[in-house]
Order: sequence, then structure tokens, then C-alpha cells
Amino acid sequence: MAAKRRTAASPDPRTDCSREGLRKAVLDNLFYATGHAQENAARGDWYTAVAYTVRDRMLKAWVQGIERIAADGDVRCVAYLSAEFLIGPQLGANMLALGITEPMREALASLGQDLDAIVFHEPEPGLGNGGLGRLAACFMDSLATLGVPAIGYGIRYEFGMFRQAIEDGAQVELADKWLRRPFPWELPRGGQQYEVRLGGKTHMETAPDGTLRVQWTPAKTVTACAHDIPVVGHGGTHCNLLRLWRAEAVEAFDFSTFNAGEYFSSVHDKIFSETITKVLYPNDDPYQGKQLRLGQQYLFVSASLQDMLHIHHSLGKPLETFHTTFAIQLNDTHPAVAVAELMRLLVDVHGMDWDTAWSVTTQTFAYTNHTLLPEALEKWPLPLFAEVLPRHLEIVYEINRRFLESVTAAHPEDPDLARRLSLIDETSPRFVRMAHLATVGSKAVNGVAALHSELLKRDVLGDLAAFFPEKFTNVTNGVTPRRWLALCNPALAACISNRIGTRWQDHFEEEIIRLEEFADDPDFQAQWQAAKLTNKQRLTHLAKTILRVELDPAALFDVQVKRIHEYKRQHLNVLRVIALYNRLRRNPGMDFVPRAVIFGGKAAPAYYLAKQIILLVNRVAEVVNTDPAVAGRLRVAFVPNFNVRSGQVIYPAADLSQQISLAGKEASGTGNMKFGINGAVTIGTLDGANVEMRACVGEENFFLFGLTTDEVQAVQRAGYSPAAHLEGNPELAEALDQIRSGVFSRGDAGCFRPLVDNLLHRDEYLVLADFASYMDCQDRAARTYADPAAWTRMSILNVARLGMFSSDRSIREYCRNIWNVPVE
Ligand code: OAK
Repeated sequence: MAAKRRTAASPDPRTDCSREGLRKAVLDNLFYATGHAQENAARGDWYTAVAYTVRDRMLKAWVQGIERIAADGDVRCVAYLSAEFLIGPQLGANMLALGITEPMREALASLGQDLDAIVFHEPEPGLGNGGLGRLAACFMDSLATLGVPAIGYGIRYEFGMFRQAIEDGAQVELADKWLRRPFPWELPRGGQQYEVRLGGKTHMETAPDGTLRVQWTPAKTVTACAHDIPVVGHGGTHCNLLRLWRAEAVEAFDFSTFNAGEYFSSVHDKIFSETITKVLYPNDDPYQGKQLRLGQQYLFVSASLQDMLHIHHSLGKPLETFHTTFAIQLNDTHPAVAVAELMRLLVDVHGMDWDTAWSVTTQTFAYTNHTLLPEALEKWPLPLFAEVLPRHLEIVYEINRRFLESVTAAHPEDPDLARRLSLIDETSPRFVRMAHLATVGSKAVNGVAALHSELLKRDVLGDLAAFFPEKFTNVTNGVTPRRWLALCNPALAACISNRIGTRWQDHFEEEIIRLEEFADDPDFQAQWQAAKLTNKQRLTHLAKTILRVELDPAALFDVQVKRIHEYKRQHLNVLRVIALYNRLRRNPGMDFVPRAVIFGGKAAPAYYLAKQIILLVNRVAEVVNTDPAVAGRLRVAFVPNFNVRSGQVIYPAADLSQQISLAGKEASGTGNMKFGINGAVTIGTLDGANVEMRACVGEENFFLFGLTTDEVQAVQRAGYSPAAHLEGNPELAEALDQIRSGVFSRGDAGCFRPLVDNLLHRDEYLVLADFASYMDCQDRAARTYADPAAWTRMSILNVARLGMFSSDRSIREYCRNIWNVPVE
């Protein structure tokens, strides 16, 4: 009653969302959380004050969300296990979810502060490499928006993805100290700590009840400490949890050695323990067999499972029903050791019999594969696995023994099948195959686009799919329309909402299609073009301030931003830029649609050819941008340190989205979707989700080129000869020759030799084979761009017809087809 009276008379200062309430709360937080008076506050202090003000308004939903998970055992909770959550800046997204962006903007303006500048100040938590980590973040957003109880479990890396600087054209990696200032969105949870054991030996022991049990005596024990980040759904009513683990020493000091005066060795253990969650491995696919990486994976998996068992236990439900409390999704194989860990916890720790434990385990897990590159499939050398996880290796052997028995019994006619399906790769040296462990231990396995799921079944996991046909399925990726349209593209969002209202923000598939009818409406087209121009001006400003490159907002903005990888073929894009440059030089008076070709993306630090590609882009930019013959009609820019924040400026500004991977290599791609829903038209191959996007937007609204997956395989079977493609294509031969002879390396003929030699003699990703088709397609795109009404129509239809690429649709499919969780 008292509380009610207060609400009527004076609103709760922690939840009041009025302009005046926000103004007071920001000032209060500025003083009490940062210790600054208004006059002395720096931008970072304002940021902290605004962030706390927003966080306060999320707390009620947050606490209710946690309580619901801990109290309602009837609804299955989704546990999304991922070594990466690339969540991006939080402030803008959280204000959008709560619907307080505009009152906050006004409140700050009344204090002489600019909201956009404060939002831009936020350091980005770079807790992921690229697609897989960003997908996990989009899925968390959709789970909360759809009101599905969920916990994302991951790792709180002290150093996230490295910061990329470009020095004299080359990538330089700098440490990402994103926690330099306290991160206002996390709450350390002292009560949620679990011990995680590593190394050591196992032996058999007789339990008090006379049964034999395995005992694991670890070499080390570390503590995993939970840090919780709220994930609030659109509308602000439902809030889920991202629980990230930080490793800490069990005891900060070994007191016996400390007392003996051995100060340095006494801190050794502390340093070892804390190293585990120190840094994100910056490889987006080819896996690296590093002991520390296995330690990271195991730490977060073990702590997460212990946490889930704790929650399950607190509900008073029997252990045999664990799978009714949690549906656990394995985001690729990085958390796949969870299959063995859950078996260990159930059998060794809780004394459950093997068969029951296996039944619980295989009803709990599902596994998503995110790659078609065989070299990206994780496999751990047996000696390393045994050293870090001796008990888990025994469990893997036992799972494998029973599994292979069933294989041999089912297929006596194929004596080689057991070798191919085994969880152990028996070639020398021997390995644990994590994708096999994940598949055998899961009730469902999915790829992330229709083509990818087909190729998984046919090639990459073909034998497993034939043995478990019922497990294999597809869930095409999606992206959240909140961050990737409403937040990052206010100009286009307003243009859309003026026509169809705002319901598209959380009912994207249903609503966005309503734009179709305005595709030819001249007024709407004009507004659409104005929004695009605003976004191009924003990117032009960024390029000017960061790169000192002048872009022309009237030019066709032609963009490729993503990790740098040979299979993604940024070098195909560069070859085409060089060919266009040569055309302009030869014929300066030619009719030419002005283009700004924009690149961005990080290369794995040890990936030499990817780093050569970055250098080449920058060297080509240097030549092209300063050549008077070009007269500004062709500009090249490499935006350094591509991340979520810069993506939010880049995607909305693109006219043409480059999705040019070799067919059969990109599992799905999600950048393609982000560009598409921001009105870029795609030029692309029939790869990953491009295939489905093209089917949705219509073939006339998509620039298609290149070999198909089957054609690629046929070319490779027949024996591919890259040099043969030079013969009929003087433009290509000239471009390669220029790169080789030093035209783009200040005369240094050796500079790009590794890259050119690779293309001429190997060209694993058929760059030369697809070049001619790519050039033709680019010419078609330029001709269409020259007709603004035709282009704008294509752009509008792309947005209108890409409704299915909302991550809300993906999450609904996971709920219905895989997790068996109710969803609206
Ligand atoms: C990273 C490490 C190991 C295996 C795969 C990845 C990864 O990032 N894969 C990417 O996942 C995205 C989300 O599903 C896809 O869209 C990309 O195509 C895929 O490369």
C-alpha cells in the first residue's frame, strides 16, 4: 500500500523513465557512482552515470528473470554454451529495448550533453572473433525478446579480440584492455563460484556402499567466478542472463611457500589460474591445439554444468530429469567436452548408473556446426587431452567403445565404418574428434544455412549423418533487427516506421514485407534515398577522420567487411579494383559509375596470406586514391579495427554488399543479412545463406556470379589449373603482373610474391576461375546503379523480403524443432 502511494505521488527514482526522472537519476549517479560534480565530469564519467541509470531500469526485470529460472522447473530453460559472445556496445541497445532513448536524449541535452557522443564513448567488449560469437549475441537478444528463459554461458576474457591498427599498410595487433574501466553492465556474483579441476591422475576406489568408483586426483584446482550481464528483451519486460566465468586461484597464495620466504613461487599458482581466462584466441577457424585453450573450454563448461545442476537441484527435481530443466546448445565444438563432463558429474560425482546418465545426456545436448572447412574441425591430440583431462579421456573411450559396438552390430557389412565414425582419429598422432563427440552426445545436430546443412550431411559429417539420419537438421541463421536496423540505422528505421509503424522491430518477418507495396512509390523512394545518403555521409565522415580518405557520398558504396580469409576472397575483390583502375587509366574519358570500395576485417595474427591481402588493399588504395587519372571516381578505403561498433556505421551506408566466398565454403554468413536489411543489394555466389536470400528477394534483385558448389567440386576433381584462366583474360593477367612487378608495392617486386605465387600455382579457392564472371556481374551492378529508381526499388525489395533472416525466426525454429520449449 505504502509503495503504491509513493508511485502515485513521487515515482521511484530508480525506475522513473520520464525525462525529468532520467535527468535526476543521471545527476545522482554522476555524483554517487563516479564521484564527480557536473562541472568536472569527463565524457567517461557521463557514460558511467548514464549506464548505471539505464541498468537500474533493467534490474527489476533482471531479478525476475533469474527468479523465474530458479523457481519454475516446469519450463525448460535454454542454456546456450559458447566460448564467444560478441555482444558489442550495450548502452544504445539497452535504451532501445527499454524505449527510453528519446527521453534520455532530452534529459542529457538539458544538461548540455550529447547522447550520441556518450554512446560512442563506450568501450566494446570484444569477446568474440566474428560470425559465431556475434550469432550467439543475436540469439540472446531474440531469446529475451521472445520471452524464452535462457542463460548464455561463456568466458569473461580479460583481453578480448585484439585491436587492429594499420601501420604503413600492414596489420598490427594491439592488446584490447576493455576492462580498463569497470564494465557497468556486469554484476560479479560472489555466491556463484565453482571449483574446476585440471590434470593429475585417476584411480579406482571402493565407495562406502562397496561399489567401485573412479577417483580423480587433479594436479590443479581453480575457481570459476560468475559475472552476470543482463540481456533485456525488446519492450523491457523479459530479461535473461549472460553468465561469464573468470578463473581465479583457489587460494591467492600458497602460504607454506610464502612463509618459507619464497615469494615468487607462492604467486605462481595464482598467475597460472588467472591465465586461463586472460585472453581470447584470435582465430576464427583453423583450430590451434593449445593446452590453455582446452583449459579455457573445460573451465567454462564445467562451471556452467555445475551451475545448472545446482539450479536443477534447488528446484527439488530428481537428477534423472535434468534434461527437463535444461536444453543445452553447443555453439560449435568449443564446448563439446560438456558431453564427457556431464557424464562425469552424473556418474562419478552423483553415482548415477552409466545407461541412465547417457540417456539424460543425449536428451540434454544439441550441437550446431558452423564450418565447412575440414581444417577448422577441432581435434585434440590424445597426449594433450590426457594431460589436461585424464578422467574425461577415459569417459570418451567408454562412450566410444559402446558407440562403436552399436556401429559394428548395425553394419557388419562395412568393417571400415567404425574407423570412420570413431571419436578417436587413429592416424598418428592420435586425436579426439570433437565434432564426433558432440554428434554422438546430442539429440540434434544442425548446420546454419540450407546449403551448409546439406553439405554437412553429404561431405563433412557424411558418415555420422548416414548413421544418425534423424539427428541432422537445419536452422538458417538470422540477425537481430533491433541492433542491426533499429539501432544502427535510425534514418532508415524512421522511414520504415513512418509507413508501416514500429511493430517490425519485434515482428520482423510478419511486418517488414508490408514495404513491398511502396517499392515504386516516388515519395517513399525519395525518403529511402535520403536515408541512405545520411548513412553514407556518416561513413564518409568516419573515413575522413580516421583514414584521411575522401569518399564521395554520391558514389556507389561497395563494401566487403568480414574476417580476412582466403575462402572469403577479398583478393578477388582487389583484383577487380585493379582491373577497374586500369580501365580508367587507359580511358580517362570513359563512362564510369563512381565507386567507393570499402574493406574492413581482421586477419588471424599468424595467417600470413591474410595479412598480405590487407597490405595489398592498402597499397592499392595508396596508388588509386592519388592517381589524377582516376579523378576521385574510384576510391579504396580499408577501415581499421572492424568490430560491432564500426559495423553499425558501415552496414547502413552500403549500396552493394560483397558476399563473394567460393561456393561451398561459407557456412552461412550473417554480414550478408545485416547489409541486406539495411538496404544493400548483394553481389554474391551461391554460398551459405546467400542462396536462401536470393530465393527470398528474387533473382532479379540479386547480382549472382561464380561457380556453384557442384561445379567447384567438378573443377577440382578434373584437376584445376589456375594459369589457364589467364589466357583468355588479359585484364586478369595484367592485374596479377602489376602486383608481382611492384606497381602496388612501391617498386618492391618481392613484396606480394607469396600471394601471387599462391594464386598462380595453387589457388585453392578458385579466385582466377571466378574472376571473369565477377567482372561481368560488377558491370551489371554498375549499370543498374546508374538508374536510381531501379536501384532504389531493388534496395526496398531486398529489405521487405528479408524478413525470415531475423534471429527471432531462427530462435523460434530452435525452440520448436530442437529444444522443445514453448514460444509464442
Ligand atoms: C569459428 C570457429 C570455428 C568454427 C567456425 C567459426 C565461425 O565463426 N563460423 C562462422 O559462423 C557463422 C555463424 O554461424 C557463419 O555465419 C559463418 O559462415 C561461419 O564462418
